[in-house]
Amino acid sequence: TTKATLIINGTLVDAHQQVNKQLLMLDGKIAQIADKITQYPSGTQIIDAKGMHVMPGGIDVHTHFNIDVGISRSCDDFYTGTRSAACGGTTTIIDHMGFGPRGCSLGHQLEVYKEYAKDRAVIDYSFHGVIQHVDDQVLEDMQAMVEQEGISSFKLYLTYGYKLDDDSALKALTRLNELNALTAVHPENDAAIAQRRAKLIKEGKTAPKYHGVSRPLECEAEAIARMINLASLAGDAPLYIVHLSNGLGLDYIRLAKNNKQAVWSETCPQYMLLDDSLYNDIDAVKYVMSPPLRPQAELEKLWQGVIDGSIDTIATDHCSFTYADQKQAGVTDFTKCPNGMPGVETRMPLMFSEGVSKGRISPEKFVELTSFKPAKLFGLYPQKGCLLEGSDADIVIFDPEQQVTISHSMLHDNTDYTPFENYPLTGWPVMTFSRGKLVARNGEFLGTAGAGQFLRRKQFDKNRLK
Ligand code: DUC
Ligand code: ZN
Ligand code: ZN
Ligand code: ZN
Repeated sequence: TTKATLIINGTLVDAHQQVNKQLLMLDGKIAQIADKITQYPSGTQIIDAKGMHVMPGGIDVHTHFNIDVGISRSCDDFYTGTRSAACGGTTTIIDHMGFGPRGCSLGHQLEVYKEYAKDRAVIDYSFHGVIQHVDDQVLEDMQAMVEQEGISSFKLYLTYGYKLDDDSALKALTRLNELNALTAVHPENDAAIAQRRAKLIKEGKTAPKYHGVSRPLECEAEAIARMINLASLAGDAPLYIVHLSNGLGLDYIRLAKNNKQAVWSETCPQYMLLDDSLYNDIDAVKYVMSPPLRPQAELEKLWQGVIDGSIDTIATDHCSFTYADQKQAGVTDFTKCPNGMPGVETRMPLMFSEGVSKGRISPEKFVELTSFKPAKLFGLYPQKGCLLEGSDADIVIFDPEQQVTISHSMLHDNTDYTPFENYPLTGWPVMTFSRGKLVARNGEFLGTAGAGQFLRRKQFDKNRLK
């Protein structure tokens, strides 16, 4: 059993309020929250959190650990990926599984991924189902995934090898709506990208900087608008837009939300903090991902969306490849560059610093974006995403004053760079608890491979976030 821990003198922050109370963790749960806690086991460790924010651990609902993207396998597995997450204040991840063999059953990848994670994850985890194709069998198998496996969200791609056409997307949306599951979508217009790529290749324009040119923001915005309308046609099927990167797509989401449609959206720190000028840099391959980084003007639009509630969650799309080796495949040809960047460890510090410390969002809003809404949307609340008696003792303690300059050498992933090298921060996660156990302290990893548990998630409740 895990040692009991009492946190005193801290400010407890959840998505709704800040209170100066004490918090007792016992047997992996939050046992008590009170002005003064007097009853606790002998040997309880007492942590003085004076000046600190005590918050629900981060929930990153978009990672790709150990994913085979065809040209490469991402270099973080469920050990290094979750270790990195824990050191950055994240206590739960929901991974987007990769594709299995063509034509395989819906449950196939879940078995593969449970095996990947089982003895390796250091924090709790779940998976989004991945819909590679749609037929009667897949539509039937969705029921067992939702009701028996606790997989209450599924991802579909509108581009890449297993893109779904409108017929398949409509069928999936309709069926998942019936089963109270959330459809997540990677929205990009495949035809436009293919045409632009072919033209660029023909013109010999294959340098990394053309990656962004090959998939401009209209590709993404078109697919967002299309999916919003298909979801409406599927009987207001709940829809979750992943990794939103631009303001036009955001406008479509805003319109749907204003119309009371069941649509939610996610963005990632890179789209709020980095722009496409990085594609002119010598190390441009570091930033090759899809969607690509956007023009500077888009960044402020995303911040506006975060502030006004049009954007619901902040995740990472952590999909890491080494710069020295794997990313080099794209140096003379962006079409050969494995897409993706690391980010699972820097999400919480970056959003705290750029959001809270810079005064753009409140500490409560920070919790809402990084933990509370992810838990609500993906069926983990109130086990996760809040500070309530009876909830899992997944907690991050932030020092709001600490000044840190990001460098890859301080991070715990298995890649060799961070896109945020030299980024100055105010605010830093000094302690992370997973189910009451201290798993990271001041950048030192203290967790255990295999300690993380697979989370069966609850079905989607459309009204929970409207
Ligand atoms: N985009 C990436 O850049 N990597 C992984 C998958 C994705 O959609
Ligand atoms: Zn499969
Ligand atoms: Zn994606
Ligand atoms: Zn992704």
